[in-house]
Amino acid sequence: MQEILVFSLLCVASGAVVRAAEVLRPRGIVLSKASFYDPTRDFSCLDGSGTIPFSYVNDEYCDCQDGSDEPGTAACPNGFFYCTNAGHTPLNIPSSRVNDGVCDCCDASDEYASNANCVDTCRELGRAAREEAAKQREERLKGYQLRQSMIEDGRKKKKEAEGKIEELKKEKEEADAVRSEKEEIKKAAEEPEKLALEENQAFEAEKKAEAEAEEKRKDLAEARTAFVILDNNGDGILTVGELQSRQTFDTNRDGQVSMEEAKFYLKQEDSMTLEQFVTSGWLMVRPVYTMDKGMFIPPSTTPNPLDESLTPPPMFDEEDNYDAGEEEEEPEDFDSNLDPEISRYVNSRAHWNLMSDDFEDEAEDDYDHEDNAEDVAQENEQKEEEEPKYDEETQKLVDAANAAREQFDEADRRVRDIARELRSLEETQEKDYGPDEVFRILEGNCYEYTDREYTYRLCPFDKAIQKPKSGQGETRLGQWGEWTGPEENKYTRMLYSNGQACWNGPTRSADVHLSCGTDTKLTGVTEPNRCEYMFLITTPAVCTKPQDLDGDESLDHTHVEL
Ligand code: MAN
Repeated sequence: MQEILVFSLLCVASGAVVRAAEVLRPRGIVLSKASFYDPTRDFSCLDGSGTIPFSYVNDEYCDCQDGSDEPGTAACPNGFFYCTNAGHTPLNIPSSRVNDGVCDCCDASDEYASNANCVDTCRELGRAAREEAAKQREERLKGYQLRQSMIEDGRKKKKEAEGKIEELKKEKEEADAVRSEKEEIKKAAEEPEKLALEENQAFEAEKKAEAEAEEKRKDLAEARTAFVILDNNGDGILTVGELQSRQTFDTNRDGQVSMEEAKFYLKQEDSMTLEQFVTSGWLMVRPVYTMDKGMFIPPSTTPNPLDESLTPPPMFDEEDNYDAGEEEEEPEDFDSNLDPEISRYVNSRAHWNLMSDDFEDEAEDDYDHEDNAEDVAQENEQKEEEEPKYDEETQKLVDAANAAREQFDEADRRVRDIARELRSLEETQEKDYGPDEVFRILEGNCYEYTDREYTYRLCPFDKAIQKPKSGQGETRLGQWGEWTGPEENKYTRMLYSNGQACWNGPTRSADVHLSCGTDTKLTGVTEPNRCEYMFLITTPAVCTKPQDLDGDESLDHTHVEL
């Protein structure tokens, strides 16, 4: 059944409700479309799909494809019902909700023929909504005013940075000049130093070569002495038998020098001449000789070890083998006509067994040696500290060059420090701080938000961080990247990318959504996809001018102290 209702258009001004006009139209129709529904004519479906007698409008039967013939019933599946909601906000609801027993419209108009008992709550709801809107408008206005001061501060900061850059450029020029000057001075000091050091090095090398030659000579002399001592019969040939007569070659300490033990020292030969001994056998015998000189019985007269032509005099007959056992039992002093050094070796050898049996004594001996070694090392260190490394003249040149180097290094450090500061300031000048530099003053601050597991930190234009509440360490979620808001609202989203790699996944990143608020605050962080984080931040920097104040220029240029 068709029903024409009288709708009242209510205007709301300053909280007063005024009846402005009364218009006739079918139920569920917005005022602006009322003219299409003329009860004196046939009705043309709004999509042009057909024309029907007006009596078919709202007759609970769907005639038009777009459902426009049934705005006030649930007959058409795709129709819409318009609630005027006088005192609050009008609403279009799907017509299927008409008379479905649920109150959808605050003016109860959608449930006109049901038992839902809906009451008109539009005025109260409208009032609350208007109060909330007014509050939001206030906030937005306050934010917008704060935004103006952010702009001022941002511009000031930019100017300061420009000034500082100029200052640093000048400072750098001066520092460069000082550096060049110090570099020249350093070069001038290093030239004579280099020559003196080369001379010194050559001198040291010569000294070292001499010392090595002397060492070699001594070693050779020692080799010959050892040969003379070991060649019992003095025939110039050192035999396995002669070595076997020396207890010192009893490597396995079984009381006898076996053939193998003796041959080991002759490099598996049966005998060696002095020359062979000097070039190869001595290498084997030297360690034993050095450690245990006392075990070698000297010849009766001391040969000149440097005399290569020397054939040592016989000391023992071949068969008159040296009996170590006897000697151990009855140590005796050797003739006083022996070379005193060799005599000392022999006497100490004579007491060898007694000493070697006494482990503790030996251990003590070792200990003393270690102590002694430490003392010697310390003494040497002290000597090195005390003794100048170079001659006085060279040392003077080295000191002068060191001083020049230090001064150059200091000048160089200063240049690099200034360059670093300059670079970082120039980098900030290249960043996009939004319209009128409004976001610039956010740089250098960090904002935190803590949820159940993590504390998140956002340092605008720098980085985004995640830190577990329990435990150590930070996870880098991203570095400042770019503005990513939609074209018309570019400065409402920021991307921080290239954070720490996600296990088996991409590098972390943070998508920061900015919305208007009177404080710059991080209000929430979520992780909608693994290792992709969404930060919500409020800031006055994105507060736009409330629409009713559009065109009020004073708000844009006044510096507001809040
Ligand atoms: C850490 C945190 C989480 C992240 C996982 C991925 O636990 O960074 O936010 O989802 O790593 O493995």
